[in-house]
Amino acid sequence: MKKKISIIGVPMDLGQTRRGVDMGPSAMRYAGVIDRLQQLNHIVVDRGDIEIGRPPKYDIKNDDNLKDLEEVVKANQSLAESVADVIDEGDFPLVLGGDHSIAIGTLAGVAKKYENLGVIWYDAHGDLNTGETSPSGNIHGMPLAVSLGIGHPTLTEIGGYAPKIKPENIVIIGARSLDDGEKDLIHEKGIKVYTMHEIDRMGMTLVMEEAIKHVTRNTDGVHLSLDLDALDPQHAPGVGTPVVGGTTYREAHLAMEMLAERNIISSAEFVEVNPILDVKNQTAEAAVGLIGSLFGEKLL
Ligand code: HAR
Ligand code: MN
Ligand code: MN
Ligand code: MN
Repeated sequence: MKKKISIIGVPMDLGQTRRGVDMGPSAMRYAGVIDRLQQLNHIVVDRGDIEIGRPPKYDIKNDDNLKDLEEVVKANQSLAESVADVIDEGDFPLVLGGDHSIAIGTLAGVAKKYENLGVIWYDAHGDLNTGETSPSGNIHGMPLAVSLGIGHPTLTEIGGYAPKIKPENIVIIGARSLDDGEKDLIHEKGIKVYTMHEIDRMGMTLVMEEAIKHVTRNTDGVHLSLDLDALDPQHAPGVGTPVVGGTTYREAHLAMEMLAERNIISSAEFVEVNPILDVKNQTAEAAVGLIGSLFGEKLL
C-alpha cells in the first residue's frame, strides 16, 4: 500500500556515553533509505534533523541519576512536536536515531494522536529503567518506562501529558539483557515479553503472530520501536551496547515482512546505529534493509 512517509532524523547521543550514535541518521541516509522507499512507490519527504543541544560537559549525572537530562528533554520536546505535525498532515512518521532516548519524544508525539497505542519494542533490552533502578544513569535505558509514566516527571511529562501508553498494549521482542528493576516492573505491570528464549523455542513466525494479535487488540495504531541491538552483533556490530545471542538477520526481516503483510504499523523508529563502532556501514545498511521489508519489499 502506497504511503506518504516523513523522515525525521534525530542525531542524539546524550542518552548514553558512546559518542558516534548521533551519526546514525546520516549513515541510514547514506545507506539509501530514501531511494529504497521510493522504489517501493512510496512518497518520501525528508524533514531533516532535530536540533540537539550540546552540554557544557558530557555525561554528567544529576542527583536523580540522569545523564544530560536537560538536553535530552529539550530535543524530545521538539521531536514530539514534529512527530505530531507529521501525523496531523496525514503522513507516516519514520524516525531515525540516534540513541533510544528519542523514543520518549516519538511516543509523546504519536500517542497524542492515538487513544490506545500499541507498541512493539524490538530490542535486546527492556528500556524499563528509572533513575532509581538504572545501573548507568543512561536515559536510553529508560524510554519505555518513561512512556508508561514511570520515572522523573521532567521526562514523563514531555509533550504535556502522561502516560503515553498502557502496559497491556506493549510487546517486547528479542530481550536478553534485563536489569533486576526492569524484571520487577515487567511482572508488576504484566508486560508481554518474548525473550530470546521464546524466540528460540517458538520460532519467530509464532512469536510475531502472537505479538501482532496482542498489540492490535483494542488499539487504534501500532508503533514499532526497533533498536538495532536486538539483532545479533554479528549482523549489527555498530551499536553501543551489543549483546550476544540476538535475532538473526533473517528473523528480523521475517518480523518486518509479517508486519508489512498485516499493514498494522502506523509509526516507526530505527535507533542505536553507531557508525563509529560499525564495520563498513553494515548496521545502517541492515537498518535500511529492515525498513525496506517493513514498507513492503519482497524477495520475489
Ligand atoms: N539496561 C542498561 C541500562 O539501563 C543498558 C541499556 C542499554 N540500552 C540500549 N537500549 N541500547 O536498549 O543502562
Ligand atoms: Mn533500546
Ligand atoms: Mn493517547
Ligand atoms: Mn537495546
